[in-house]
Order: sequence, then structure tokens, then C-alpha cells
Amino acid sequence: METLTLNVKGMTCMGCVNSVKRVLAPIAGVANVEVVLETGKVDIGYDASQAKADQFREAIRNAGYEVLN
Ligand SMILES: [Cu+2]
Repeated sequence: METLTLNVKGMTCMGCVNSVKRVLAPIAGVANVEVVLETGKVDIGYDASQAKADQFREAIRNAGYEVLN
């Protein structure tokens, strides 16, 4: 299991938090997602043999948020 922390800009409420969780959860290999609204930090636990970090970035960007790392 790998853990990745992405710094996401543009989340302003719990609806945004839930949107980010909703787009990450269905990606194959993702085991858990934690989002902290105040810091913009998105922690993703995943199986690196099934999912790649760029898939997470793309999903978050497609949902309308900026990924800073
Ligand atoms: Cu929001």
C-alpha cells in the first residue's frame, strides 16, 4: 500500500470535500481517501500496481480543483 498526499486548491466547503472523495473512490486500487478542508490536503491510500498518481491528479482536476503537487 502506498500513501500519497496531494495539495488541492479550490475546496471551499464540505460539498467540495465530498466531490473530491467521490471522484477518487471509484478508481481501481484506491483503498482510502482522507480530505482535510482547512489544509487542502488529500491523503490517498492505494495499491500502486493498480493505480497511478496521475490518475488522481486528473480526476481531481476534472472535478474542478487545482492540484499543486
Ligand atoms: Cu464546496
